This record gives sequence, structure tokens and C-alpha cells, in this order.
Amino acid sequence: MSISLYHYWRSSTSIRVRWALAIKGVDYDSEHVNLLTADAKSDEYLKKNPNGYVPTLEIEGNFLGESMAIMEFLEERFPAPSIIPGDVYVKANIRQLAELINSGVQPLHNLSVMKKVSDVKEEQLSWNQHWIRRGFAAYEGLLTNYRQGEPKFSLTDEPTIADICLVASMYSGQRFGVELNEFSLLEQIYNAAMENRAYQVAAPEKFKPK
Ligand SMILES: N[C@@H](CCC(=O)N[C@@H](CS)C(=O)NCC(=O)O)C(=O)O
Repeated sequence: MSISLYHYWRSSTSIRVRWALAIKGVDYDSEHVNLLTADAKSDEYLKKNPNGYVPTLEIEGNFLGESMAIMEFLEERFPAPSIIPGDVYVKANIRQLAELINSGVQPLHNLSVMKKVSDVKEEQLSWNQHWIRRGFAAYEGLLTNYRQGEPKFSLTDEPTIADICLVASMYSGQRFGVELNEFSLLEQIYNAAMENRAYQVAAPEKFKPK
């Protein structure tokens, strides 16, 4: 089966899909799209993903954009190991946590949004930090409501789409000055991710251009 991933090494949405692919043991060809140049806005790339964002997954001639849609697709196409496990309530909680990051945090610290907000670096950072801290505080609040026992990750002992979205945005958060130790429960989850073999395979540093 031919699979290619168009992605950028430190993009949080790219990290999500790389980690999901690694959890499911799916091999792919890596196509690096440099977000700091015109790569993602080239006519060739826009045919694959008219939004001009990464990631895009190409599988058997189909081009799929939107990291959540891609992860849902991978879950259905490669069900084991599951990244949306549990009964309907647990699955709903996992999706809620993932959406909190996907809809409420990541779009606001995206490169193009940051540039539209201001040309001044300090103002960009302050904007990003505000939305990231707000989202992370809400995530921690939800964990306090939903967690049973002391799972390694958000709600489970293995990473789900909630952890995948969270950890990828925590990676970005550090670049924007939000420290891991500001959210102690989230820091534990981040540390669990650093020990996760699939994360290690998908980590940004593994894809950093030389
Ligand atoms: N909702 C999209 C968002 C994708 C997205 O924001 N990608 C960022 C990198 S993390 C991007 O390509 N940014 C380029 C830009 O802002 O011009 C997804 O989840 O795939």
C-alpha cells in the first residue's frame, strides 16, 4: 500500500499524524513541506490540500487533509491498537479533550494567525500564551472530572487522540514560552509521551531538516 505524509517537522498537527501512524505501525514516505518558504502555497501542494496547511496524507491515490479527519480515518482503516478506545462515554470524553486542543488552542497559535494578529514578536507571544494557557487550564479541569485512578496518559495507559493533540500543542507551547511545569498533570502526560516508543519515532527532532 502506498502512503505518503506531507508534513513539517515541528508543526503540531504534523506531529499528531506522525504519532498516530507510528502507534498503528503504518509505514509511509515522508514528504517534508517547509512552512517557512512558499512550499505549502505552491500550486502543486495546493492541489493536494487547497487550504495550504500541513499535514496531508496520501493513501492509495487519495489526498486527506485535516489531522483530526486523518486520525479518525487511520482508526477506521487500521483499528489496532486503538487511539479512540473505550465505551461510548470514554470515546466522547477523549474526543472532547482532543477537540478542546484542536478547535480551542491550535488554530489560535497557528503561524498564519500569529502573523495576522501582529508583526511584533512580543505581541504574538502574548497572544499565543494566552490561548494556550486558557486551553491547558480547561484540559486539566476536565481531567480532574473524568480521570479514574492514575492512568499514564489523560484517561488511559496508552495514548489516545486526546494525548496526541495535547502533547503536540505542549511542544508548541514551549516554543512560545508556556513551560511544562505550569500544569502539573499535563506535565506528567508529556513525560509519559517522551517515554512512548511511537512518540520517539514521530518526534520533531527526528524530522528536523539537516
Ligand atoms: N485544522 C488543521 C490545521 C492545520 C494547521 O494549522 N497546520 C499548520 C501547522 S501546525 C500550518 O500548516 N500552518 C501554515 C500557515 O499557517 O500558513 C489540521 O488539524 O490539520
